[in-house]
Amino acid sequence: MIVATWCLVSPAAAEDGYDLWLRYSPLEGEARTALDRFDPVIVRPAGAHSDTVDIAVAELERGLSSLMERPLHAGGTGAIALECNAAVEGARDGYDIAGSDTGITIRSGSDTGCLYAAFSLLRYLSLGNDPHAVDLASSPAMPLRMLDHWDNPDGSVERGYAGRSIFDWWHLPEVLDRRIIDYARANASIGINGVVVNNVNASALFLTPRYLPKLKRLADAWRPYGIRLYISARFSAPRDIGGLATADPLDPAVRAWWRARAEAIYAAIPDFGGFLVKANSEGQPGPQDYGRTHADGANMLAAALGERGTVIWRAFVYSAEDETDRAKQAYEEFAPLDGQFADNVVLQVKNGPIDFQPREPFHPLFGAMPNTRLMLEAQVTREYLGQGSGIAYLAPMWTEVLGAQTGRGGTVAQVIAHGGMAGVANTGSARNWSGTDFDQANWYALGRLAWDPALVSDEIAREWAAQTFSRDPAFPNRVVPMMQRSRQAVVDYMTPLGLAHQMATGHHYGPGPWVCDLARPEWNPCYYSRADAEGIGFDRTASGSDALAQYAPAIAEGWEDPAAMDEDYLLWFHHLPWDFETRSGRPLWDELVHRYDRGVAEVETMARTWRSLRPYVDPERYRAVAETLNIQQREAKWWRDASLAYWQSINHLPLPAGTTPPEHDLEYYRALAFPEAPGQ
Ligand code: GCW
Repeated sequence: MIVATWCLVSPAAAEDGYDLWLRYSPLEGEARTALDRFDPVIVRPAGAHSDTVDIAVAELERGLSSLMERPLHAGGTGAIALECNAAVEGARDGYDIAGSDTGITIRSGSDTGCLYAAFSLLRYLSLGNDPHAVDLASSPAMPLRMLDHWDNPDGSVERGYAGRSIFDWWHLPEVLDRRIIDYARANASIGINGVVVNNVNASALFLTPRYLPKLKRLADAWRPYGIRLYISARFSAPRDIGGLATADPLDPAVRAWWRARAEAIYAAIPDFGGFLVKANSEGQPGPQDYGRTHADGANMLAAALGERGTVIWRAFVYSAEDETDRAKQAYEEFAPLDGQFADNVVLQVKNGPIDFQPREPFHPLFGAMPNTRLMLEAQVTREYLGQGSGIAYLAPMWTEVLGAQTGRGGTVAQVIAHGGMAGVANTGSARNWSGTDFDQANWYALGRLAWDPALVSDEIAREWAAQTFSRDPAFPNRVVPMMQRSRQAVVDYMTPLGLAHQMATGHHYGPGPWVCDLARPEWNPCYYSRADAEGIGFDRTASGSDALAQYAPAIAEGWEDPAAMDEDYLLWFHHLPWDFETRSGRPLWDELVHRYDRGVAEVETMARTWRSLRPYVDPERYRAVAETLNIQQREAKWWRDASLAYWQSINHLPLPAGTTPPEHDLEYYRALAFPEAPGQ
């Protein structure tokens, strides 16, 4: 590896973030000299060329010429040779890349694998590494590596904070925005191979004949990038648009209707990925409307697709009538169905048992369904972690979940090895795709982790930051620790010590711990905090809801004793008196205050760190990030102040000595309203 010595770089040219991590800014110093001397030239594989191989070659040419600030020339001496039907270890789309004195050989079992390898080589070179020394072998750890869009036909995006949808359904199929191709490029560069184009709160429009040409245009555009198109299927579609009186999955006419739809789709899109389904959850229709099980519903759709595709059935269910602790409901519903799902059904389980909170313990279904293919669903868009502003780098959260030991069948990453990983996308019409520049890192990390869940979050941050902003070591050296701590900062200032779901109602923007009057108990933040004059926290031990019993005994044991456990989950599992002594020696109330303050302080540190990085960043993105950090500083303080004011109204305890009191009284915070908050 070449370690280049950069002096202070002058700020780069104007940038708007559109190029994401694929900027390929010119190499400097030794790395530049090394690549120049290598003098790359691409050697295409023998025989016929697929579009995919053409794209791999074009990407290599584009990236290399950008890194060297000159076009490749035919007489180049450093041959980069592609071999795309080679026998490589691991999955077909895996690859190896080997450098030697004379050139580089890229080998994969598929054209798509060659494309992945091309991006991997460019990443390697972009980071300033020696072309001759390249020695990379990699294979995807799971078959389904996906992004789920919660985009609606009218262009709005549920929980989207980056503008309108990237899909212009109205003007498709004739108009294909350039963004659709650039989106595919970006996805292919991180190994994403499936995209669900519409919201799980699904419109049946996507199953109508009118939408089929639109879907086909996208699928055709993405195919060369190795991306299969999926849609969210509305379970009641046979009734909504099919003219049937029922959507009962065991009704022959219903089954025939879905089969016919599948045939029509496959006639137009031969590699159609399949259906994602949210059923009997938050008001969505499903098989239970007809007294059938989730397995009946999923298997019916699986039969319609046959071996051609996959049904991704979501486990995110909780019911209005059920008094059971919401954290227990998905497990109670699905664990008994283990072994009953067809082979082409994958159950998609959120990382935690409630709902994409800043921190949750891993979902107890992981490991509990050994005879069912499971897939992890993470939220890239930050519904509950600051939405469209500030910095919250989520890879540390995802590696925390992926690495969690389930106590039955290994880690979560091992459990999903035959399924996959999906992220709820954070892309939109914003010029920089994701609203803030740092949200691009979450998209990037989702793909990298789905490809290889053993990657560590700071390495992902480092390679992202170097490609996206500056490879001057001083930049990643400072920005990576900041990114690494950013998610914990959010946890601390929003919901410290295992608290959850304290967000305001509906839009989930800002604090609302006082909300306690909504119709369904589990819609209320007070349901989750259980705060009263004596204490705070949700008792999920045997004396309470016993959600703990859904975990393997060895795992549950670790969370049983509040005095010995990881305090990050303390109030998730325990209701404790305000004076409970925490590990720091501080009483619980003081510890809580301490954590809120720590979160606010961390955000201030982040803003300071960013200011120190000004010399390494172009002025446009420098300013954009600085401004979004201003928002985060305001919001962190607001969360802390509003929360403390509320807890004090409940526990009547004074703030620990030296603590800054909330800026306003509780009534002030309660009166704040944001009816126009985005993403609803
Ligand atoms: O987190 C909740 C969101 C809903 C979402 C739901 C789900 C698409 O608030 O907007 O609906 O999860 O995952 O189905």
